[in-house]
Amino acid sequence: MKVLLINPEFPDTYWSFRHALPFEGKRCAFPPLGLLTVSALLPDSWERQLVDLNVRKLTTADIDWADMVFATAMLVQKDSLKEVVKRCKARGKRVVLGGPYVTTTIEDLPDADHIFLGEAETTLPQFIDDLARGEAKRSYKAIERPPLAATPLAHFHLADMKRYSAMSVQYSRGCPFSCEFCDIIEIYGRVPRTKSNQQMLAEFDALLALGWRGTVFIVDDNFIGNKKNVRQLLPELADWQKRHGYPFSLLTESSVNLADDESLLADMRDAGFRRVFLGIETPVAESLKEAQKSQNRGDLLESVQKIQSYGMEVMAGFIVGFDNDPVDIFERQIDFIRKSAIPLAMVGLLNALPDTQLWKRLEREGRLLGEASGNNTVCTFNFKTRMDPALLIQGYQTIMRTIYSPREYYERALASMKRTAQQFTEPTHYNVVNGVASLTRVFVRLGVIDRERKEFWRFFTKTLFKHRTRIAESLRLAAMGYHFRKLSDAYSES
Ligand code: B12
Ligand code: SF4
Repeated sequence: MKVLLINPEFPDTYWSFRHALPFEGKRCAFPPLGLLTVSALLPDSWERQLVDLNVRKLTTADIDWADMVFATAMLVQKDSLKEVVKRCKARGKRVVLGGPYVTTTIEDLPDADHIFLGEAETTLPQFIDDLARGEAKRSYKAIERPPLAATPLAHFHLADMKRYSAMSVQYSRGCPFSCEFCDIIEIYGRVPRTKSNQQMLAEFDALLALGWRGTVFIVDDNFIGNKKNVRQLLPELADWQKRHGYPFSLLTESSVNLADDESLLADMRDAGFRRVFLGIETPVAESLKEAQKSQNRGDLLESVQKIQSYGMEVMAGFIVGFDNDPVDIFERQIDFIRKSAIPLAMVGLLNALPDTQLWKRLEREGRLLGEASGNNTVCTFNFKTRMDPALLIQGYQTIMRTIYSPREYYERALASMKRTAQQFTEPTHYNVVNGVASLTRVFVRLGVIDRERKEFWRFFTKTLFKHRTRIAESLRLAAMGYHFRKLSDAYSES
């Protein structure tokens, strides 16, 4: 059996990092871990190939090679997924689909042969048995969410590593909180399940053996969802990093209450966590209450600063469009982002995702307008907002233009570096040749061609004086700022 694993294309959004990746000579931020895991659940004797459309094109020869096609998708990838299914069906292939889009959509599914709803650790082996008996079903859904002990070591070797700027591993699934807009708790549950320490170390070993150096994204919904287990894992990760000379710079996602736990913060710092993505959402207490985000209590600016003081750059998600948003929400978001020194602030418009508590409430209130695009940075709403939608969109664009104007952005980047004193030099995947190439690309594009070159040189000079050991990090931040500015400009013009 020959299986072609396909990851459809992402649209050009803030999250695609598309304008930042070329500086590093990369095509995509992260490999599709879902498909790499699915591959490891298939029989060893089957042949497999991965085609990530964010890295290269899908050719007819690829499709013709395969007996069966396995594709994944998030909501934002649905147009590309439909195209993939159409092409593969036209060549007479058996098509199998899974992942968050098919699991949560309310629309008609693409015309595939088999659909996997939810996690596949128990259902895929069942499918393989059914297939051998000629009795494979159209749809598979696990009765219970599987323990992560059942998750095999992902087939990292299928990914063309040199095309990605980071590698992904997963420690836990699910989150104990109950934010109204969140679909994580509907898809992956409210009882966080974790892998064992041995499983995690085996994944680190595998990435190291494949030659990976640099950023590793622990893609958990909330890394500290199961604090008891995380506390046991972190010292082992720290020990592993030390034994191997700190080859990985870790990034993860966490709830804001991480700031309340200094021993956990110290353990994360020692294990090599350099960036953490927080769901801050809004500085407005009434909107946080509406979103049932009780864990974001207290002084959020202080919480951010506490985390930064442990050497971790804070990235964060922000949302506008809550019913309780006051008219000055836009200025308040800008002010918060400015004071918090969060360079990469992912601001989005509230979207109601299928099956969430928010979706159900809006349905009851007769305010739903249809399925969301899944991209919360395009200026559309899938529900009737309390504030005039035109005002919301205008205000949203003002936030993006302001926070990603070069002067504002570089100030935050410098303030963030100042607040995140480092114990070790950050590992990167650069060698002398690609390091020099990346540096040249940044200097030419941002320091010569770009109309905002004066701001770049101001930023770079300050970095040279104040953060000389962190040049690579400052160039990464500059490239990311450029990406966000490019997209803000494009969205404002459209
Ligand atoms: C890493 C990640 C990313 C990475 C991308 C990584 C990549 N290349 O795939 C980045 C940061 C780029 C990203 C971006 C976005 N993401 Co994202 N992301 C994640 C995250 C945290 C982990 C994904 C992962 O690797 N999981 C680990 C694997 C093992 O799990 P899995 O993919 O679910 O796979 C399992 C099953 O689903 C199943 N399966 C999956 N595929 C297939 C295929 C077949 C054939 C079969 C049989 C089974 C199967 O088997 C696997 C094993 O059980 C998830 C949350 C999560 N818990 O998964 C969100 C998540 C997938 N992202 C989400 C969203 C909304 C986004 C954004 C739109 C964010 C935004 N608001 O703008 C953007 C879109 C990208 C873009 N460019 O526009 C949503 C998707 C919701 C939906 N219904 O579609 C999720 C669920 C999180 C959330 N609720 O917000 N994301
Ligand atoms: S903390 Fe994050 S993952 Fe957990 S429920 Fe809230 S939004 Fe979802």
